[in-house]
Amino acid sequence: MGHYQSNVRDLEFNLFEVFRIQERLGTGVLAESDEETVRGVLGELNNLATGPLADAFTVGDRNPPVFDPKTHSVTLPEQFHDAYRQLWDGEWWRIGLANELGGLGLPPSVQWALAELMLGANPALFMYLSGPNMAQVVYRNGTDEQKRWAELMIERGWGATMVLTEPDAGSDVGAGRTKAVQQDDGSWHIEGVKRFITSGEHDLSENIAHLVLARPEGAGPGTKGLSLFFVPKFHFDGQTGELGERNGAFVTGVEHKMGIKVSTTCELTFGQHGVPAKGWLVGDVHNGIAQMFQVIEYARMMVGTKAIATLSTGYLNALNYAKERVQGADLTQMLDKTAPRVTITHHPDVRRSLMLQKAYAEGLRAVYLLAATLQDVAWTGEGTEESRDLAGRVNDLLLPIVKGVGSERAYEQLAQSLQTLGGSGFLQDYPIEQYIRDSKIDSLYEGTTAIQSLDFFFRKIVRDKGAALTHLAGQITSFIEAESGNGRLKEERALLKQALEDVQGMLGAMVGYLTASPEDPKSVYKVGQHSVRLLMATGDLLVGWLLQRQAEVAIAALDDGAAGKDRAFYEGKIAVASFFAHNVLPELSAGRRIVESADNALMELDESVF
Ligand code: ST9
Ligand code: FAD
Repeated sequence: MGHYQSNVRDLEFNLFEVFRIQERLGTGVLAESDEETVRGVLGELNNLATGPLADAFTVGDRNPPVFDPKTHSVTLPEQFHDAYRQLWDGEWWRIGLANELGGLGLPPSVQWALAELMLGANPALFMYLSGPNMAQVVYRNGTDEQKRWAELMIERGWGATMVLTEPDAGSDVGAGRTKAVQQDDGSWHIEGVKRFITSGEHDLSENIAHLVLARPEGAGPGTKGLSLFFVPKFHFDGQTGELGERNGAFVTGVEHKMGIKVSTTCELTFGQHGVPAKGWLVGDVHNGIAQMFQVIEYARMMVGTKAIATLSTGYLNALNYAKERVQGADLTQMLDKTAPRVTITHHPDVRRSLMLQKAYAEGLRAVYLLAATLQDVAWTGEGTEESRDLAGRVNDLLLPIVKGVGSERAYEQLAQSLQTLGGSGFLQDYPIEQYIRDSKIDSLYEGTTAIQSLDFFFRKIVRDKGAALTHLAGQITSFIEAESGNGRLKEERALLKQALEDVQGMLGAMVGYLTASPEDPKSVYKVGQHSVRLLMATGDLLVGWLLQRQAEVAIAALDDGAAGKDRAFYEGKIAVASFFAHNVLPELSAGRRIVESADNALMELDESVF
């Protein structure tokens, strides 16, 4: 059996039973898809993911890419190539594309469910496959000539990168110094060194399109002074795509990393090897950071989904092990040395840990799929302008939760998955140690958790004047007040109500600190001290809410006579919602008290005391 334990049942449950996406299938841009085709595609990709994609997972870890500094080239392992080829030849790169670019007519909710399967089986493969999606951004923002380049990127299967980071510009992208000098022929020469560029070099495709943020000479400071440039590895014929001369963007280093080793992380040097690095201004407009954020928003969703996918397979691996592993006697018989030995699922602490892993794996899956269903609205263009705007705002609000909470909880709970296996978990005979190493990056790249939390508070709540948050809180309140579920889960709803009040209390206190900052500038430090706490608490609130929504659907299905495997599935949904409400949600009250009594003692300390 391969390492990847997928959960198609839960994906389908979310899509069709909870979010009921079938109601928007079959019309408009989704005319070609219905419930049956979606189930078919999920099944087909699941076979590939649990087979060849999963099989190439460890090979890249144990045989990392080989960099040749003389030729600035990178070689990836053969088996990884084979898996990539299967994805490419199977045309799975079409999933995320709009119909006009050759897409499959699937909404984002299905696209992300499919992405989970690839990201759980072999995340680096998915990232190398991002050329067509990146082409979509070029197509959307480009000039007519660049739209053709975007088509060529897709037709010829080119790789792509997003190029922001520099040695002195990580979280602070606006500190970037890479410059762009305009040429008489309308192109630009890019000069500088970028760092940590994913897929910056590899041997999976004939060409790589780098999307580079650089500062035109004379442009202002910060992110607003940056422009976005299309910088190909090889020049090419703008109509046929036939490759020409090598462009002057060379990989000058490949990092040795803790995890996700087969995904190359490159130093990319522009214009310093006797060849100019020619770039073209995307769309002929200086609007770089906003254009790049179209990529970043997608990538943040991707990173969160990657983390959650890894947590899910970690949990299911741990569960399989726990069902087999016999160790110790039942706690009620601990004094009886002759008592029969039991599987470790009989031990209360193992159960507690497994149920918590299940809660976050399934709850966070629901969170990312909720965001994806909101993306569906923009994809189909359904509803009124007002309702589309609201859906977009709520999606924006959810992105730092999918990315920030998804990555933090995945890493934390994967440690629990490993713990379930005891010492065996530490071995490379099992996949969890690699999961932990491979998923650590998720809380770092695409904006660290602190950056997600600041984005969440300042941009997605304060700047939004609370519109999206108020809408979401209204939905949670309506759920709490609804009398469905046959009165079952009454206590859980009360706990959810308290959790909502606690998050609102935290937020109220933080807005108060912000409001006080014009008179007392240091008051904003109190926001900075607790922004991650607020992000994580909101994540717990959403997990608690969505688990209870799922439980409500499960109760109805059981009342309808669900049997066999389905029965256990639905009972599990009720159990996990109840467990989370009783064991996690009450912790938010303590968090609220901490935030409400915040002071700035921490910020008054001299650095020497640390
Ligand atoms: C990285 C890559 O880490 C790792 C994974 C690689 C995977 C490779 C493959 C990826 C596949 C991609 C495929 C593409 C597919 C696309 C498909 C599409 C169909 N939301 O607050 P301000 C904008 S890469 C939207 O003043 P500062 C906005 O324009 C490296 N926009 O910021 C705003 O203007 P305005 C990742 C946002 O103080 C402007 O920025 N690195 C948002 O100047 C300025 O905003 C990072 O993520 C937002 N949430 O700069 C850096 N926020 O206000 C992390 C800002 O007028 N650091 N804008 O609207 C940050 O995010 C910082 O907060 C900062 C601060 C840089 C934004
Ligand atoms: P710093 O910004 O130096 O952060 C250090 C610490 O300080 C963090 O804990 C951070 O949270 C905290 N911090 C910083 N600023 C603040 C603040 N204002 N408030 C509170 N806390 C703060 N970049 C690309 O452009 N393209 C890529 O393809 C890409 N791929 C990557 C792949 C890998 C494997 C890695 C490791 C990185 C990649 N990156 C890429 C870069 C990545 O996005 C950055 O590493 C990340 O944004 C953090 O920047 P930094 O490493 O400079 O850390």
